Amino acid sequence: MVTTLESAEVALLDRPNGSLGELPDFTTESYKDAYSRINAIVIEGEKEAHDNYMSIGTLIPEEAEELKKLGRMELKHMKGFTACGKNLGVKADMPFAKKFFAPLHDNFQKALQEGNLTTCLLIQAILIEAFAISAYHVYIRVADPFAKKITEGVVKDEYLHLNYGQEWLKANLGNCKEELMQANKINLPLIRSMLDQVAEDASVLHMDREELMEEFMIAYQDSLTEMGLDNREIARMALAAVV
Ligand code: PL3
Ligand code: FE2
Ligand code: FE2
Repeated sequence: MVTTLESAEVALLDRPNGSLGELPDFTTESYKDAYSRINAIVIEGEKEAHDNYMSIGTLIPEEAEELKKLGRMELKHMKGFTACGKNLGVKADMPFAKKFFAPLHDNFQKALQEGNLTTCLLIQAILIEAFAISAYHVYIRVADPFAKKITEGVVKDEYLHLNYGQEWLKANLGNCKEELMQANKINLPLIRSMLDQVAEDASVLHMDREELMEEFMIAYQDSLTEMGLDNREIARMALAAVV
C-alpha cells in the first residue's frame, strides 16, 4: 500500500530535535501578536540587506552589477515575507524591527563610511545571512503552507549571498584576517543578543531557541571553514558569542 504524508507529518519528520512537537495554531491572537514582530524583523532585515548590498557595490565598483543582482533578490524576499504577513492577517510592527536592527545597522554604516569592506561583508554576507539561514530553516519546519513555500525559495538565495561574501573573503584572506577577527568580535555578540531578543516570540511560532543557535553555528562555522580559517581561529571567533 502506498501511504502519503500530510504536510504536518512531513514537518514533524523534517525536525531533527522534535523540539516543540507540532504545528502552531496560526489563527490565535498570541500567534499573530508574535508574528507581527517576527514578520517585521524579517521584512526590515531583507530591506536593509538590499541597501547593504547596494552600498557594498560602491566599495567594489567592478562588482557593482553582481551586487545589484543580490540586492534585487533581497527586495523579492521582502515582498514574499510581506505577503506572508498579509496572508495571516497580521500587521508588521516596523518601528520595533527598526530598533531591533539599529546596533548592527549603525556598525555597518560606520564601516561603510570608513571604507572597511571586510567589516561590511562580514556583517551583511556572513553574520546576517547565517542568521537568516538559521531562522528560515527552523521556520520552514513550523510555518503555514503559504509561508513555507515562500521561505523555501528564499533560503536557497541566502546561501548564494553567504557564498558571495565567503568567496571574496577567502580570496583576500591574506590581507583581511585581522580586520575580520576584530569586526567579528564586535558584531557576533550583537547577533547573539538579537537571537536572545527574538527567542520568546519565536517560541510562540514553535521555533526553538537552541535549534536556532545550532543552525546559526553550523552556517557560520561552515562558512569560516570554507574561507580557509583553521579550527583554532574558528573556535576563537565563535567564542565571541559566549563571552
Ligand atoms: C538577508 O537576506 C535577510 C536578513 C533577515 C534577517 C532575519 C532574521 C530573522 C529572525 C527571526 C526568525 C523568524 C523567521 C520567520 C520568518 C517569517
Ligand atoms: Fe534575503
Ligand atoms: Fe540575503
